[in-house]
Amino acid sequence: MLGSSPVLANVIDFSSGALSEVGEVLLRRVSDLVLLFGDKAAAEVLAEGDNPVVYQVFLPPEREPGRPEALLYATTVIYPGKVGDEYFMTKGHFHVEGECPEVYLGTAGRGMLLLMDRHGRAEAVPMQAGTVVYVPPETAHRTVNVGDAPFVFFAVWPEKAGHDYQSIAAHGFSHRILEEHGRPVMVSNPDWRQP
Ligand code: S6P
Ligand code: ZN
Repeated sequence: MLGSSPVLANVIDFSSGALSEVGEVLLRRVSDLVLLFGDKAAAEVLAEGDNPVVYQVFLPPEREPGRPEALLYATTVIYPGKVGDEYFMTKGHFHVEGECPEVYLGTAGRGMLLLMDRHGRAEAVPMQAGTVVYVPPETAHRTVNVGDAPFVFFAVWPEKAGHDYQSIAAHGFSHRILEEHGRPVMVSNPDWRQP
């Protein structure tokens, strides 16, 4: 056995995101995300009703806990759905160590990766199975399911990156991805203020 953890290889189910060797599964429901959606009243109604699962993150057993040079990886599955006209999405975050980039690989479904720099400049990158996207340093990243099936992707990032959810909770993203006339469009968020 090389290293402290037995898990060197893993098998990803590309269509569900499930890992054969799983350490932790994170579950995010609408009630966890109410304040992030533009239509908070619609989010409250959903949260108080079925409170559907918006996304799950599958993490392997950690190989090198606490080692800053380590690489971490995970799969995420975002289920299809909307709050008002805003697609189901992840919380989104900057990395605490802002110079740390990340790589995403789509494995199933149709999504968009919403990227935003510190000045609020944003870009929405379409993703599907096989799409690889490099998330640059100092760039907040949020994924959105714009299809009618689960959107699944794989991500790799440095352990030392850390997740800054606070600045997104406080200021949001400068843009949102909404459905208009049956298609995803990126629109500016009038409530966004530069921190
Ligand atoms: C971690 C990477 C992903 C996300 C996951 C959930 O750096 O970007 O694994 O953690 O997609 O998104 P969030 O914004 O809730 O962490
Ligand atoms: Zn990240």
